[in-house]
Amino acid sequence: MVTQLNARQPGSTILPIILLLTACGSEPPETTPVVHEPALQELPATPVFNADSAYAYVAEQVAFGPRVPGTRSHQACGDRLVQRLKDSGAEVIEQTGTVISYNNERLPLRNIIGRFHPDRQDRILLLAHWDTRPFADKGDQRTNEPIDGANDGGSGVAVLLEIARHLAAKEHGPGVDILLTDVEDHGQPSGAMTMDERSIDTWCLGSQYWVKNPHVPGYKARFGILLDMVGARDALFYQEALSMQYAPAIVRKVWKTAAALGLGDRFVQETKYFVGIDDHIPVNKVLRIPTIDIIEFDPATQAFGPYWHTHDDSMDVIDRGSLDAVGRTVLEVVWKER
Ligand code: AHN
Ligand code: ZN
Repeated sequence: MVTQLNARQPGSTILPIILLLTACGSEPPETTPVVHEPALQELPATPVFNADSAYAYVAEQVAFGPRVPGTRSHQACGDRLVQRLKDSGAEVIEQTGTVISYNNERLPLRNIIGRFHPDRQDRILLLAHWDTRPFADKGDQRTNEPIDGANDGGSGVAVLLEIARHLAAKEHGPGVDILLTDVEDHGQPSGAMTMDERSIDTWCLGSQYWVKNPHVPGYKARFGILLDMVGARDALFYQEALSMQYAPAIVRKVWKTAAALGLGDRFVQETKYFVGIDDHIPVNKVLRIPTIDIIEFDPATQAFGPYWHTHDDSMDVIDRGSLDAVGRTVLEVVWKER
């Protein structure tokens, strides 16, 4: 009995209390006291995130060519993403419309929403943009040609598709919605990595559309997690300042989970202000769902990686280790939600 108690509750105070009671001369209890723990081990184990699979999902998107809204590559890749979500058991809703870009171009919009267990009231929102930048304005060659967007566009979607593969089997806790936003990356080019206030509204057109027209009227979720540029080799994830402002508890939950998984070297518990706008902002501001952005911070540039919005954002920058760190962390957070 003693060893049993010790094994079940290391460092518990129950054993000394029993010894004390015995020492005081009271009769030992007739039945062995049963210690009722929340018994985490009885809850379903988190599935294994397969980084090879996530890597293949990045490569698959890149193989379609740049996913610039209005192009055939964009259309074909979108069809594949819908199919992938359906194959994983999601109920898919497509949201189409037209948005106007900073230079008055009319752009077709296609937000893709994969709903798992849509009957459940409690929801978790996972999102990433799937379109890619129509030019390489931060580069010094072929600056008016569209980029591969392996990391910026491909990586977040890939991690979510791999997570999606496991979601139909999640029998406990909230339902999950995967939102693949469109026309995030068609923002006004600017000279600096920071953006001026006027250009902010020219980014994230798909998420801005979605928050005004959510696929379910009055859509709510416990929290949201945005993945943006999560696949570059040796990527580091600092606590993004706007996420800290809008959803500090979710930032702490995610970074704590990463640390518990031994990924504290990737998820650095330090706040950095470097994102001007991203898809989590409209979700926080309009729907008031506390939503964070997991996005690479490169200490060398004090912003994104040097490949950002250049032709270097190709499969060459993608590394399974980074996809794995983010995928395992997010899957664990989702699975531990009761
Ligand atoms: C800036 O904060 C300058 N851009 C964040 C939005 C973005 C563009 N994410 C990927 N591409
Ligand atoms: Zn971008």
